[in-house]
Amino acid sequence: MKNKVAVVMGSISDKKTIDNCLNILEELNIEYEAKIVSAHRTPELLFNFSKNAHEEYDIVIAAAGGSAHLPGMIASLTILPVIGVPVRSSNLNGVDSLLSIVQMPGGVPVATMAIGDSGAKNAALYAARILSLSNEKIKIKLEQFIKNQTNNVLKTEVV
Ligand code: RP5
Repeated sequence: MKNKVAVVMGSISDKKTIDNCLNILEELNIEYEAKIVSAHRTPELLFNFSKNAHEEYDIVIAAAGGSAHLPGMIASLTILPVIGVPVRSSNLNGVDSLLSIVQMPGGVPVATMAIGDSGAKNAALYAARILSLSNEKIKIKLEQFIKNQTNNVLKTEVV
């Protein structure tokens, strides 16, 4: 295991959404590398990144909006688990992103998260769950995260 996650986004305009993912990865002390790879604007980079990803990473988190082909194309070119994050688009509120990412043909899986910030956050937590199968330190951090989350709800008073 490399214990390292690749976080790719289709455009710098996706960064605000994907920051929700990066914050959780940092909180859980999970090593990652973030980069822009566009399925449509940099297809050769997409190919090279995807073909070599297994040499550096265990998991790829891929965020894209609109006609969001990035996660699916990466999944078609690597054996690594790919987690897709549909970015909320300005015209169709991310429903286009969601459907583009989730409706993969049988044989090429992409674990598709919710649209937007929650999806980005859950992508990091899903990656943490995969890594925690073989990494005790990440497992302990993840268990603590879940405990804190529960306690925060329990101690919230309605005034
Ligand atoms: C997708 O197109 C990106 O993932 C982004 O969400 C969307 C719009 O990109 P920009 O036109 O803002 O660069 O490829």
